[in-house]
Amino acid sequence: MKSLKDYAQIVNRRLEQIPAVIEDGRFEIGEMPWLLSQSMRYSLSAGGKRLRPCMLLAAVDMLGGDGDEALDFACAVEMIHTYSLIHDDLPGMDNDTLRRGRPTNHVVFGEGQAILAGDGLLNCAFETMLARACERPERAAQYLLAIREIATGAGVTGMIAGQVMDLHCERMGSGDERALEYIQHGKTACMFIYPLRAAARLCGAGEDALAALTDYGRAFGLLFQATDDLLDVTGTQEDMGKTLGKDAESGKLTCVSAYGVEGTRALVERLHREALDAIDRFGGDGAFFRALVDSMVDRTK
Ligand code: GRG
Repeated sequence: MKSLKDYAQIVNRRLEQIPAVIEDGRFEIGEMPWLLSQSMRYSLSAGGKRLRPCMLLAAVDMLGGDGDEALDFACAVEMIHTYSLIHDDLPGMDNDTLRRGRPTNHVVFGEGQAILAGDGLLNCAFETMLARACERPERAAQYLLAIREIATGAGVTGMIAGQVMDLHCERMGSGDERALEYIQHGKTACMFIYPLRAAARLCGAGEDALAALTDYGRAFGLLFQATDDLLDVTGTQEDMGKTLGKDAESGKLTCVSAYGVEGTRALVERLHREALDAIDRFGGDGAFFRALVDSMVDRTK
């Protein structure tokens, strides 16, 4: 069984070969401006746990699919995630100056260029996946279903929806437990659920597998966000690579503001059991996912 580290190495190696990230055009017509590839690469290569692409690859392995074929889909998920972090850090959103242990993209390249780096990564993710679909027309049906899952997760009922509600509640100083679940399901869990569903689509998996991965992704994603909320209070800036303590300062609606530290720990326990129940449906093949969610309960980074 491959570890998270093994999968992350595979993802990192491939990310370094993605044309848009290595191209260094000099404002020649039809080429990518060097400033754009620099700023996209700056955030993409700043580290990061690569959880989402690794989980996509591990799901493909678990379902007996082709990991090489799935690799560009995994990289696309990481590009979308990185775009969301760049935009999340902008002054108009969370206004953060530290991410992945480095000054945020807009601090280095300026606000306008950071918006474009995020846009570039989002577009590049879809260019990368569509290029694979065009190369293998005989697999186009499975690829299109996978692309659709990823677009849905990142989209207007998924990640963007969660972020919209998050900003709205923060600006209004309002929000109840239902709003909190809407936010965290959208902005965080969808970027776990839908890459896992994309893996199932690439493998032509049936409805049972799709449902189990959806349930696991939801519980995992909500657990991950709950631990993120805890770490904003109890973690260290060095481990997390971002500014901490901002949630309370900005009056943000989080698990800790809604349930307190102990209540959040109880929620984490419940979601941990839900994730394990969902993955048990795969029997022994689910070992990677069981170990992964176990490791998240007490994470420090
Ligand atoms: C939609 C315009 C627009 C912008 C995107 C959706 C969004 C803004 C931001 C959400 C990003 C965010 C901070 C989500 C919370 C999920 C979370 C805890 C992300 C951090 O993920 P990690 O810890 O990060 O996996 P690394 O750096 O390890 O990849």
